[in-house]
Amino acid sequence: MVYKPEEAYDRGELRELQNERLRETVEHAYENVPFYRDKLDEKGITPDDINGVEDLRVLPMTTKEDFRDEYPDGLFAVDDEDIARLHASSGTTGKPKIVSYTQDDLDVWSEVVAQSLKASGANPGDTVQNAYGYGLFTGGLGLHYGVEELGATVIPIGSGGTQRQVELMTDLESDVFTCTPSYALYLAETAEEMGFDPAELPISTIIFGAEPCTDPMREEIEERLDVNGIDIYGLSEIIGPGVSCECHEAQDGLHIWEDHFYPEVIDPQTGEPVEEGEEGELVLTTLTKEALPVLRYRTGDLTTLNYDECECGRTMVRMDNVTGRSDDLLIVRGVNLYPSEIEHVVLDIDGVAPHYRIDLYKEGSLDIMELTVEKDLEFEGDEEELQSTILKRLSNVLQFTPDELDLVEPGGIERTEVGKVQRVYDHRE
Ligand code: DLL
Repeated sequence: MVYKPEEAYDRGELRELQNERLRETVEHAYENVPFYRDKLDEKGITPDDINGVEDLRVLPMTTKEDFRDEYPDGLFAVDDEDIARLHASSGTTGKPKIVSYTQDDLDVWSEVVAQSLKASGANPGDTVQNAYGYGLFTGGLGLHYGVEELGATVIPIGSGGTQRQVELMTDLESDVFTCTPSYALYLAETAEEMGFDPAELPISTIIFGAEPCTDPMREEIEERLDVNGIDIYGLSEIIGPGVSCECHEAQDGLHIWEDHFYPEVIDPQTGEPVEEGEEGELVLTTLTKEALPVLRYRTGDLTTLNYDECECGRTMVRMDNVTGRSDDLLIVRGVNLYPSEIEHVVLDIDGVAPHYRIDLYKEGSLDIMELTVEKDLEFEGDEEELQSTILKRLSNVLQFTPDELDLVEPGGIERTEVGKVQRVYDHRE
């Protein structure tokens, strides 16, 4: 069941709405953001040249560097008195990206999150325990207001305090839990340590996002906690969580809320659009944002778009779950590898727990990769055999083996209770 009619619009009707909104967005950006005016002027384009999404390709792209260069508010399109809230994205290096919202933007955000929750199978009256961090990170407050908009009950517990999460969840009979995928697993472990069977916890849905989740990891979450795992995607520069979300009916790709965000997929090397159905970098244009309209934002996230009809009745395009970013690419002794490829191979092997880390070093001019993998609690087999299985599988699938493979005891890899998990440590710089 959809949250609002636009989700099931005929594609032609949707296109008209997008065309109209894109024209308004381009005009708004041109009139109010010197950065965009200069960019369009340089290309000799005026807002009148943009009739609809078929003209999108002539528009300039916006990058993370542009956000950095325009720090803190150079990309804002409204006066200070019209800004209702600021957030910042969790950059690991340098200045964060500051993002702003008018009250109308906040209303749109609540709407798309409510829509995402509905798609996940949540309903008014459900209790949603929100374990995303509150504060400058968009996860906590973004989910929070969406739950209220849906008419469900929110428990604003925030991240961390895992024992308390388990206690409250049982006492208050939470139906839905929202957190990062790595935290979902940590929750299961903590519940076990506390003497609970994670599968017996009251939650029936976990809405996870903010970091990649490969299929083996999702299976582990769903099995151990006996829940439906729903992937939610978003980024601060565009709005926060709620750009797209899986539907519980199909659980096969994340519906992008295309009445507010227009997606394209490009080849990250050339910047040219890929053929329909091919993987590439997701580029998003906001269609209704007032405080921070963004034209053709290069997200860095790798995905594929699928325009096939979905069994849930929504007509909005689906994106594949994001398991990597174009800038995650590791080049190790000339071999190109994404950490998600390693994860996919390793976590599929029996006896391996869904926790690992990759360390990269330089010895002289040589790249060295150390892979640390955790044994499963139930693993009782021969360690050498497990090691050789991992190496063989990596070599067969990726034509690559790490220089060192360490098997550690369950719990041997540090867990992330707050924020996003880090799995790759590059000590080469
Ligand atoms: O992570 C917003 C969010 C909060 C999304 C809660 C979902 C749930 P940022 O901190 O700006 O915003 O980080 C955005 O995180 O470009 C992706 O690389 C990654 N990311 C977000 N959602 C997913 C997901 C929030 N479902 C960056 N799968 C994005 C994989 C994700 N990666």
